[in-house]
Amino acid sequence: TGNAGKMREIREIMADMDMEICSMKEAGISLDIEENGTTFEENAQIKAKAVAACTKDIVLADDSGLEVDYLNKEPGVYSARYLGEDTSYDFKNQAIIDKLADAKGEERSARFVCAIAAALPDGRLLTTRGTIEGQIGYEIVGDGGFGYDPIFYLPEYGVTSAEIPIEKKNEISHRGKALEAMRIKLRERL
Ligand code: ITT
Repeated sequence: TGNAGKMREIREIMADMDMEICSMKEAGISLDIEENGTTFEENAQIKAKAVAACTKDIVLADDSGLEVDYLNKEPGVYSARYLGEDTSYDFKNQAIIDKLADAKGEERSARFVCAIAAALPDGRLLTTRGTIEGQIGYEIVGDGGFGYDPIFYLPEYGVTSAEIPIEKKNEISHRGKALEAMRIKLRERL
């Protein structure tokens, strides 16, 4: 990943693996990968395979995004590029809130989805998926997390995912679950 927010979370989650975790940039790899898949899994695999061509180490790639049911699961795989690649998350988040002006309660359901792909040095490709259910809030709240966290309301906690500590987010999040599943798969197969 080239996303600093994701990188912080991945590092935290994988902290007790007996492995050195480094970002693509830290590994000295600079690639502009076209994410032209139609599913999170496909895009994660595209990223993992592209980077695997440059290293003999294990490569983990994440593809994730927000599905808003009222918007037919948009922005989905286009989450990072939604309403333009260079628009701020304040803009994207406010636009989603505005589009849901007429949606009430359950109609505001949404989820974060994360697919993790691991490319192993012997050519094997492993994939896992994790999700977290929530609702689109009525305003932008919180300054933790990144991206769509300030509008992702967690009914059980009464706050957005931008208001909870990183350790808590990693325990319950789509990325936390997909990475935990990957950690188990890697332990079984390495
Ligand atoms: P890489 O491809 O380099 O990993 P990216 O940000 O372009 O970085 P994606 O294509 O997977 O990554 O886009 C995912 C977008 O979905 C991300 O930029 C956020 O806008 C959103 N997203 C994913 N996980 C999120 C989370 O935990 N909290 C908030 N927003 C999230």
